[in-house]
Amino acid sequence: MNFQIVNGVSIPDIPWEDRPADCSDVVWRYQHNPVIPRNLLKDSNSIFNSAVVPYQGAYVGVFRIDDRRRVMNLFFGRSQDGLAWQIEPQPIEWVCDDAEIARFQYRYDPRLTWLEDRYYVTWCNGYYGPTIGIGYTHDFTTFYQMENAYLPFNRNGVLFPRKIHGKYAMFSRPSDNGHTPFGDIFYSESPDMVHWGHHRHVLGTGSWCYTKVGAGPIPIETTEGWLLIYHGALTSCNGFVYSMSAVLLDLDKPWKVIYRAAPYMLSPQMIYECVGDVPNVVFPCAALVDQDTQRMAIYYGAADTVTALAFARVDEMVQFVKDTAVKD
Ligand code: BMA
Repeated sequence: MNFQIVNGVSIPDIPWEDRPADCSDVVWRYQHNPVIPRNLLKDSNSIFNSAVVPYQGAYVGVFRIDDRRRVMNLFFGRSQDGLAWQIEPQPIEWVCDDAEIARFQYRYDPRLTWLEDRYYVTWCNGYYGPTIGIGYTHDFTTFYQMENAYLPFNRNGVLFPRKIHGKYAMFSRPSDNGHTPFGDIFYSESPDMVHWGHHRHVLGTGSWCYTKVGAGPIPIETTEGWLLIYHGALTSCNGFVYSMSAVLLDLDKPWKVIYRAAPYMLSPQMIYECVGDVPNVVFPCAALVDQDTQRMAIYYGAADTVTALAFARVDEMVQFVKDTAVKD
């Protein structure tokens, strides 16, 4: 197929391992997982659902760290190779000109998006319940916090890496105040990154994720559509089980699903995914993509405890979504 990544970047030294000879899965794990242990910082209880981007020939990330008081906050880190990380011991301090918005309750599950001239951070922000916090940085030294995108309750705010029809665009997942037992992915637009509207339904639940779904990493633009990796949960007699899969969305109207893979691509099966503070969770928040080789490195939280890495090829993932697509 004459398939291409659109608006991609070259990441020649992207973290990578070839698919093991005995594996035929579309996504395969880094053999030295977890890539970040729970206790990398002196006071960390867990380091998981986190975001990573290439930056100045190396990598930077915004990390979800729950500390030993169980305070949930966002931390900044750097890595030369995307594997060994140095995370700053203090959480990110946000510059914000509105004390009401700046008030800290909790912050978790960040995503990082290069958009126009800056890196945006979106996260689940506590403001009388979870909503979508938005901030940005030009240099990963000074971080600015903006208005929350929505009223509570909402989670999994994921920005598009470019405007759609001249508007900023974001996925989100309306929720409740607890461990939400429902949830579909929605699409919204904004002229200014402050006021959000034009809400459209994107994706509902499915067979392996019959309880809820939420957008994962920043969507990847391809000639076949937007490739969106998402997480989904089913409810077992022992609690939620979080897996991940992918859909292809219309380039022009990204709320329209073109193909949806019927099976999951990665489910909790390794010990670090099945055992931890919350068992049976794989939760992707970032994917590095090298446009030249189609290599993809997916960072995901495992069991709400550690950060793990998995690999895939963009062209193979798109083919997988088409080949296994749910038939109406
Ligand atoms: C979701 C979020 C995630 C977490 C997941 C599994 O509701 O809170 O941060 O990884 O539950 O516990």
